[in-house]
Amino acid sequence: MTTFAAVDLGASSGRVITADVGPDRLDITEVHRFANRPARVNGTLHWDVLGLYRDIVDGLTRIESDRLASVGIDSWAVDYGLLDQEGRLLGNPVHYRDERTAAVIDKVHARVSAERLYQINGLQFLPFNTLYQLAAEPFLAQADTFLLIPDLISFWLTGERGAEWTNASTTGLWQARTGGWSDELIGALGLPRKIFPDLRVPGSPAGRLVDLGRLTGTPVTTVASHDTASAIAAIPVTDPKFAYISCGTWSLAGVEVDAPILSEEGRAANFTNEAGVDGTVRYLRNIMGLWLLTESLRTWNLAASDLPALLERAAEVPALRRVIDPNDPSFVSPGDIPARIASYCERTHQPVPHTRAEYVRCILDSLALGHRTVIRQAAQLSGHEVEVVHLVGGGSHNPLLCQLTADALGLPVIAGPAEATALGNIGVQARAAGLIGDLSELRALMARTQPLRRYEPTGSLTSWENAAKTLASRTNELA
Ligand code: LFR
Repeated sequence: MTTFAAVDLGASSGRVITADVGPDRLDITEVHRFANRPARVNGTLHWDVLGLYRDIVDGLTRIESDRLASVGIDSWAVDYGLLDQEGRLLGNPVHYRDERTAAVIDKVHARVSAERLYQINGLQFLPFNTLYQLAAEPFLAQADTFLLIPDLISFWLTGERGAEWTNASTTGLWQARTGGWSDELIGALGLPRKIFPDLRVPGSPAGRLVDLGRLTGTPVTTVASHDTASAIAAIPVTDPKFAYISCGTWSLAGVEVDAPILSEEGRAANFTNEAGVDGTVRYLRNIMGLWLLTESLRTWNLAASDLPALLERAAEVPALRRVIDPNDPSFVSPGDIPARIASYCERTHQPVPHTRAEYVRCILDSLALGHRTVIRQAAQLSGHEVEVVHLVGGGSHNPLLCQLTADALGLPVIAGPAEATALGNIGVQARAAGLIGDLSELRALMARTQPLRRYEPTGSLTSWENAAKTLASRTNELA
């Protein structure tokens, strides 16, 4: 048995876990779980990055094993910190849900058209993509180094700087075809080339822990530091004709391809090409995801432990009475999501939900419908056949969502592992240590060792087809 540690930061919570890995074993233990609570200061929504760092250090120092082979760090994508010449953090990293980019998107597109951007970076348009954030960045002139969040944490833990490959592909300053920073885009957007560090690929060394007591000197391994890249690496694939949904705060739905697809059709459908482990490409689109549900629970002052009872009641609500476009801009920023759902229903002449169960049903029907639309489009645009859908991440614990997704797609859904992100992080470290061979072996280990649940599709597809059509025409009208 070899023990590894993963630092895995999500938008609402972070965790430090350890994992014991052997030929047919992969057992994870949660050492520390902590809230990730953003703070709005002076009108700007920030991550509490120092609080996160303190919790990471607390978690690492609680690890009992005295033979830790290595540590890996992953988090959400896109967001970053800037360092000055002395390595000091400039300002406080801004949350991707902050509105600061609204004023600069047109200015960026005036320098490089949306078409040209896509030809180079292959990235779906999201208003918070790093290139827009950098266009609104007040500290750029003083900046010496740009570090994405996991790279920043890694720098604080080791003193070493680098840019991890999979996460760098989400910045928009990336050339999708060959991989690597795009000098053309960095230049055209007037950004200082020198701030972007050398790239590191998953599996390569990232330094050693400093000032961490008995853990000092422990190697840090570069993992797929974009959480979604880690999650997709851990899919328990047995049938190559699979699609996936990494379902947490976001639902990232799509297929895996071996080269970027940079077609104008794909751009119009807002599909992204994000770099994965071993040259794989995630051809996917973001759907707003469980954010809608967790933010509703927060509004109602309910805990996660209240969810199972609520889901049982939601299962009794008639299907597809009302559906929303989860990606409607009104759902992006934190706040009273149920009130915004009510107003969306009013705007679109649908019955406003009355009970919490009706709200929850509306959210889950709408997410399942989103999963259906995006996976069908991904298959069509990529020419990739899909016979089974893997749903990984926290959403795999939501039986109603898994069943509705199977029903909406008319395909079996294999749910789990819920901790795919942390498992992918561990898997890449185990591979770097020589315990696992290639990506397919890593995935086979997940299939052998992790608890999974299979959902077969039920009911007819007609109601889903109709709901998808109505929603698409309504979304066009609203746009
Ligand atoms: C998921 C994720 C998505 C990315 C979003 C913002 O946690 O990393 O892949 O689009 O967060 O960074």
